[in-house]
Amino acid sequence: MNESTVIDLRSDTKTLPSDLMRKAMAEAEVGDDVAGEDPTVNELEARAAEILGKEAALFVTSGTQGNLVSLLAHTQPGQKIILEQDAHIFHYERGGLARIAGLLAHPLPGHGAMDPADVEAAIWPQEVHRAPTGLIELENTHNRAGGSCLSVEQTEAICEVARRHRVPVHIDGARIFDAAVALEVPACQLAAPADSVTFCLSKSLGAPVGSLVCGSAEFIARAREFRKILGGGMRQVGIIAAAGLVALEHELPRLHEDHKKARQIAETLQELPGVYLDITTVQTNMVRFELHRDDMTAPDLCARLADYGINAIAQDAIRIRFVTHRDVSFADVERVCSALRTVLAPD
Ligand code: TLP
Repeated sequence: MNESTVIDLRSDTKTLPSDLMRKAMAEAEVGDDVAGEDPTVNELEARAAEILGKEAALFVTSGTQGNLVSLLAHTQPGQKIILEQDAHIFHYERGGLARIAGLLAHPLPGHGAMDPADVEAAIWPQEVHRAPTGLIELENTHNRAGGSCLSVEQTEAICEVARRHRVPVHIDGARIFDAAVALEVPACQLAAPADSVTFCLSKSLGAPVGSLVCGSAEFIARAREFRKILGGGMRQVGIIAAAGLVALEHELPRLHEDHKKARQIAETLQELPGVYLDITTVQTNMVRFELHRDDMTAPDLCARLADYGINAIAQDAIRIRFVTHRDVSFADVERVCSALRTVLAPD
């Protein structure tokens, strides 16, 4: 086994820029983006808006910043945001929704998808004691639910409730293109029912930096003001937007390969003793599973995999997430499967 190269399954954020990206970055035409003068950023924003079927888009530093400017642009402090209890915004964005946007989080059960009836019940009637609902937030694909997808129908069902109550909907679509590929629908159909969507260039699309927020021209103008407040007004940032344009052109068509790699790992894991894995959640580039064994915890398994040049992290004593991406080849997947068999079923 060749262990000279490390296989990093910790996240698709670990990809290194491709040669094409580096070349585009070196050659990018740039200008002051705060003044709207960077042609490469302008091209990326126009392309993002077009792909997601929205009027306008805004280049931001990260998924977290994209979500936060969206919350700020949609809501007023003291309002309520309805979201699924495992939402990334709720778990992993440092409480920015409360600290900076001043929102009250109302998390609903769902493990990936909320029930539209629960959402409707959570939109409290307007009266003196109750915080008004300012926003409903969806996540597609859903990180803590193993990269599972929300269908057009599921998205539409929630947005229909939202429309009736005049509440806007934001999609954290960090990996929305993975959902589009897995569901075999254009990403714009997944985004259409919602008012805004964030997607990331630096996750499965393999670019080094950046995310896009897409929505109406009016919404994006507001989001741009909040980006400035948050210190996200960058200057000759076409340097990194150039890598984003390459990502949209060259990485989108290969996302299905990452899904196949995740599937292969999941199918191997399923056969191994002590592994609990709901294969129905393995729809895109993630594999989330639990390890229930007396002889090994999840951190122990990760430590053993490190001996085989495989980098993985446990979420807690029993839970692990593997993420496949451009820098994990099909040959690497073979190496991962073989190491898993050796460690978990040595005979
Ligand atoms: N997810 C990361 C982190 O949790 C470390 C990962 O490795 O999966 N929305 C979703 C659904 C995400 O998965 C992430 C990042 C974000 C937003 C935030 O994006 P960044 O890291 O660019 O701020």
